[in-house]
Amino acid sequence: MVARLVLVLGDQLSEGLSALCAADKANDTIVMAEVTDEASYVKHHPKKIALIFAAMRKFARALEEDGWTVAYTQLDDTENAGSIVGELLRRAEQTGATEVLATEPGEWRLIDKLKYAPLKVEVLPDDRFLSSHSEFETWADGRKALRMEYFYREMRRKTGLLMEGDKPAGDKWNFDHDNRKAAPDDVTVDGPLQFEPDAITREVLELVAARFGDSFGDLEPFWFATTRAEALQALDHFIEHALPRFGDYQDAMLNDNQFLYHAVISPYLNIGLLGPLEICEAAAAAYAKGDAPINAVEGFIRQIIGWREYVRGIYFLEGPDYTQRNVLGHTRDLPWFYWGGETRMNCVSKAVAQTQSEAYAHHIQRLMVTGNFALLAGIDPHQVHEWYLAVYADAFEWVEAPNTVGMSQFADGGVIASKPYVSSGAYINRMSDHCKACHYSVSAKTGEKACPFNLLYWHFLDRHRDRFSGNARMGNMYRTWDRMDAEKRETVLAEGDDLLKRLDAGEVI
Ligand code: FAD
Ligand code: DLZ
Ligand code: SF4
Repeated sequence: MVARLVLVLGDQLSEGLSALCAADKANDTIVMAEVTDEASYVKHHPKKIALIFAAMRKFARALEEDGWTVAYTQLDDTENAGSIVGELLRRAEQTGATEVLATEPGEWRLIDKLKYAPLKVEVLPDDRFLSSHSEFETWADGRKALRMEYFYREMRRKTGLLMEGDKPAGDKWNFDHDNRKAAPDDVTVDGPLQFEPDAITREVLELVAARFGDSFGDLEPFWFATTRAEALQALDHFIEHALPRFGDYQDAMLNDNQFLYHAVISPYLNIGLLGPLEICEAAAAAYAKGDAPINAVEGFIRQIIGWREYVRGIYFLEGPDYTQRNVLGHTRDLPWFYWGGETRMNCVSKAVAQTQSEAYAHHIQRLMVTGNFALLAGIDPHQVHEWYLAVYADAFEWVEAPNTVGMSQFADGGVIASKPYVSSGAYINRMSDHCKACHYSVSAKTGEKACPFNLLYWHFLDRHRDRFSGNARMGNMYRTWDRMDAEKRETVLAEGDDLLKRLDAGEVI
């Protein structure tokens, strides 16, 4: 029998991983490695690295307890080759293995590295998703526009989630309309379940502090779940305490509450500690028992079997050049305040501060605050992409890139979004209490106190008129702009220009 290596990456920590299912416990050696290449392709948030390393070490230990032979390399092992392929080559030499079994990585970069490795590597599909590449391709084939909503309905039918026969529960596929309530005065949940670091996690925290302590982001307090058992507890906590109000306040933001009714499970789901179907089944069961309303459960399930599966489909359909796209020709450097520098914009300051402390921000903070500002200000989408990939604990390219390059920055020219997600300060004011505590005035359209989102919103529409004025969903925006008094329009544009100049000069905005 040929001796084989079985590669398990840091975001493949699932018992049912295809490579593990195809492996032979008696003869094969599992290879897991903490390597500099993976820990530094962007400057990851230290909490993200700690989560991955701690979860990898505990997963490796569980595999050993289950009878597998695991060749595990820690980052500071003297023999560490520094890369995944380097580690495979080293282990091949040690064990005499000539073949490698792998599950497809979630990034083109690593897929390519395995493809060109001087080893025989068999790459199996990553079947921890509901939709395979070929299913997504079939769905996409011949469609003019790849809209998530239609894909989502197919996923509902396929899984039977929230289906009553062939009809959607509650007689509607999508309850988004009910899910736009402004921020509540009081939040009835204390946020996600938090875990005390054990000895293994503490050792990892020391390593990460020593090696990555100068990266953007606070390493401690560290409270993420790092095993499947803990991740399941975190899921139960969410279903019981937060899910019932998830829908109502999904888009809300508060100065003093970072998590509201969000699940904060994407880091666990994306590294494989939880599976998408079990999460959705738990939510559907809460609906069936009458513990959570349909708008909450449908909204939540849609994010997972709809958006998450859909963005993955787009990433693999569009190909390796996706992260290089820049149809709007934006070239401005990412402002320093994304890395914790000073800004007077309270909404941005709050979203970045939370990102720095928790390696987490919820969807509307990512899309309508930091993403919206970057798009309005014309920041180079590749720099925006690298920022999102670095700073969030749940960020892996297959999910991060379509959300950033496509949904948030419209750099793919509308593959994902039918119109750019831009808004003035009014949207942020409606959904949050940020504006009340801001240096700027959200109601001021011009002048020293004008909210930068207000100025740049019109500036963006004006400078991209050729591309967007014919978009049926943007007609109202252009009509409002065109109805504005000509002198006022000139003032808005001149003040917008000035703001961008000051941004480029590194002044505090
Ligand atoms: P909840 O709001 O509680 O939602 C439940 C689950 O739905 C999430 O855990 C997640 O798995 C899934 N989900 C929700 N929205 C999306 C979406 N748009 N795409 C994929 N899955 C979704 N999500 C990531 O997992 N990784 C990323 O790197 C990432 N980058 C993003 C970048 C930008 C610019 C934007 C706008 C969104 C990004 N998202 C990303 C999507 C979303 O913001 C996060 O999934 C969500 O904030 C995770 O927090 P949560 O678990 O509390 O989510
Ligand atoms: C993100 C990450 C980090 C920080 N470190 C490692 C590592 O040391 N070893 C490893 O196997 N995986 C790591 N990962 C996850 C990979 O980068 C991830 O598998 C690819 O980006 C594909 O999604
Ligand atoms: Fe953000 Fe403008 Fe509101 Fe300030 S006034 S918090 S910059 S939207």
